[in-house]
Amino acid sequence: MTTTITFTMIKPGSVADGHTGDILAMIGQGGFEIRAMKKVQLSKKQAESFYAVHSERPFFSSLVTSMSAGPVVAAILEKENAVEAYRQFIGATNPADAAEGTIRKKFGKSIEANAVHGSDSDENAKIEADFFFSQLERS
Ligand code: FUP
Repeated sequence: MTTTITFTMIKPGSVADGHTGDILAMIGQGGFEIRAMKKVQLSKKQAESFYAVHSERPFFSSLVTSMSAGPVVAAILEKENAVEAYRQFIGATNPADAAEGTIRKKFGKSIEANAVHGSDSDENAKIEADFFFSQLERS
């Protein structure tokens, strides 16, 4: 079986609301294996860099502010077809459109405060994992 990785963050709002344990439990029940994990607060500059692809979008400033407002829990997850599997698992970007049983449906509050991030391609999964984790921090 060939497995791949994806990268996730539990966003500051969800961490602050005390949902970290419940979300990690769902991730485990979904068959995703945690290869690395840390709780860390992004600076505004780091959040801008992470979301640089969205820098021209009208929501960029608000997104950066919310993503640097408190600690996130970042993790590298492994599973067969991890990127696509995890995007299905977390649900649509807007929690209002997310399917029943998904993380965003359960814990998301708005399109911005949508509980978790999930990489959108294998290429971005590697870039995002490398942004947060050194080799030493991975198993
Ligand atoms: P996703 O890949 O599902 O995280 O969604 P996007 O890459 O489209 O969005 C990146 C981030 O921008 C998400 F955290 C949600 C946020 N966003 C907004 O705040 N407003 C929007 O209109 C669209 C996205």
